[in-house]
Amino acid sequence: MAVERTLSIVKPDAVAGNHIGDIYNRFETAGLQIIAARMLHLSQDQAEGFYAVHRERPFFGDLVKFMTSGPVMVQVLEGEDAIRKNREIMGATNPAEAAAGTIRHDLAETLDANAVHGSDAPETAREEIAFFFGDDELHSRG
Ligand code: RTP
Ligand code: MG
Repeated sequence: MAVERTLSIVKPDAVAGNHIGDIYNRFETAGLQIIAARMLHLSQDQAEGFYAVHRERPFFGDLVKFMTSGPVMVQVLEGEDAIRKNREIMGATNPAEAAAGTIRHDLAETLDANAVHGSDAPETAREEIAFFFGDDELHSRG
């Protein structure tokens, strides 16, 4: 299995709920190393740009409003099969449908406030990592 990188965001609900450490522990326990991280409060422009793929969707306005409602933690995870593994740890998009033991089942309440984001494919992972981090900010430890 190939070593991959993926972009993860701890969303405003999970930062407000003091779940950063819990979520980081799940990543590291699963063999995903945190090779870059930053806390920031997304601007309207940043949130709209990051989620541009969803611009035409009916939930776009609510998504941008929620993602700009408070600080987030943005991180790059590296490890074998990182993109799929991260999404497995996250659980289904809707917390009500997420499997027991996943982040969204354990720590999230609603479809909007669903605790985490994770890239969904290699190309989107590359784009999303470059959206937040330069190559010199990725501290891969091999
Ligand atoms: P994410 O991008 O945040 O990792 O989540 P995802 O791939 O599981 O879900 P995606 O389809 O990419 O949707 C992005 C975020 O938009 C919100 N959403 N709301 N009201 C709705 O029907 C709806 N569908 C999606 C969720 O917060 C989702 O995480
Ligand atoms: Mg998505």
